[in-house]
Amino acid sequence: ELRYPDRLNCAAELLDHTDPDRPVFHTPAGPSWTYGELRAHVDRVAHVLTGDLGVVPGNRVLLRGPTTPWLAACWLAVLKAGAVAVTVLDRQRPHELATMCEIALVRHALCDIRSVDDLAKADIPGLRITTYGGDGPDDLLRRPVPGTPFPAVDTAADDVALIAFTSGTTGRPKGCMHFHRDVLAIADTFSRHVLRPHADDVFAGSPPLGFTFGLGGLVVFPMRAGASSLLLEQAGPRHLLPALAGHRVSVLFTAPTAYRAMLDELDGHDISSLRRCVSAGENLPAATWRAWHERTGLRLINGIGATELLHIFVSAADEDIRPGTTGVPVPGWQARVQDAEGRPVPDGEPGLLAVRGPVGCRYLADPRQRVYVRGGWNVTGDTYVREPDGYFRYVARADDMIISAGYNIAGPEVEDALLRHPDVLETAVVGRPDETRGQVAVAYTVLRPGAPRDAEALRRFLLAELAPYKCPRAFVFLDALPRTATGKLQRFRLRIDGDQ
Ligand code: 3SK
Repeated sequence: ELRYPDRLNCAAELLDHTDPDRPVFHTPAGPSWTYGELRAHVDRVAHVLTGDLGVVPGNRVLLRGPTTPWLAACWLAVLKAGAVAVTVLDRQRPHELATMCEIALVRHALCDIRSVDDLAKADIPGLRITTYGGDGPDDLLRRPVPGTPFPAVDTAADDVALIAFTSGTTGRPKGCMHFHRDVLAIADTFSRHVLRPHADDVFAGSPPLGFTFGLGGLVVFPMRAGASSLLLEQAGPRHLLPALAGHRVSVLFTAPTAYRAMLDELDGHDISSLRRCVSAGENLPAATWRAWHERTGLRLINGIGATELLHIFVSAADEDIRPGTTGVPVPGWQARVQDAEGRPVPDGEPGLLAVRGPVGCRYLADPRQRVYVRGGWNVTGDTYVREPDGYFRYVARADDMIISAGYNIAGPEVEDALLRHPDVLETAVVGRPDETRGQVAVAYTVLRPGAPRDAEALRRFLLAELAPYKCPRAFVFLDALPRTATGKLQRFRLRIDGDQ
């Protein structure tokens, strides 16, 4: 069991235990920051927050900007000052920002000058916006501050440190409150036991810091290990590959589709420094796992995480990895599969994934808390099977099962088969209402550039791979699949307007 002192400031914990001369953040262009420099920058921001801006412990401070060392420094400064960081995505638009500020009662924002327009447009009552990275005298980084270190505010381990928003793939955003101890717990469970990082590791990846997948993987995990992180403002598959070689990245975080896209671009890129590749954010098809392994010799670390639980809670490391499964509960976590009434279902049968561990879901003033947390278990909304050997296998999102003429079809199983076709880049298989069958499966597919849009060829290919009832009744070719700002597939949009 994890134990933390009653008084705990997680920012101070992350900042104060590493040699000040060790590197902490790299960027593709600028010089790297050391831990000593980061501490000085964090203290400067904390002085401005608590001085000029009048922020007091417990105030909620919105953070918005591209993935840069300054964004990470602001996040650490807010926590060090005992305030609550409300991390949002750079891609979120004015009305989304306004909703989140209303839910979280945000009064202050620290915003990269390049991201300020949408925040200003949101016209949020009472919000005081302070920008950084500009050249005006009011810029956060240009204000005069005392030259003395900023003493960390004496927070309790279970004071709220951050509010992370999730909208899932649809619906009004939910703010998830996480404590100072939770921030350390994700590093002391998933990172410590699965990644097993050392101080020479260089982390990098695509998820932004406004998504807890990125915050953990690019800031909390490296800092907890005294390691460093390459922060990329542009982190699409095409940007990741050259960056990996340039900075000898050893731990990579990205989503299954990015691994798939990188496979097409690998030639000529040196990825010999990589030793851990984490895939999360979406189900990892076995076909993608195998293709990556064949080309690189690396075993992708699959994981399921949630903003509600801050990071990854089921996964596996090294030789324990079994392609086609997510893994086993990360040490410190428990997981089971249960029915709609909360009764455990036998191994081998599908049901709802339920987990509990050091971090729990705490929605901010939202009745959906009662749906997510039932009988002490966090019910994630994913359908899973626990195999007799204890491995958890993803079936579908609970609301994504397709029921066609009495058959249950799991979209991801069909997608995995389609992804084995060499022309298929991405695909989503969803149910469409049908008068006679209730629903029929439709495959929305993005092909590799130049591949022929040949539905019949895909159908023949699938019939050789799957039982005929699982074969989609229709194939629709798209240029891209609809995704949320964090890159999750929006199946509901395909169900509503996929053919338009
Ligand atoms: O998949 C997710 O939603 C997620 C959320 C937080 C941390 C990690 C992950 C993979």
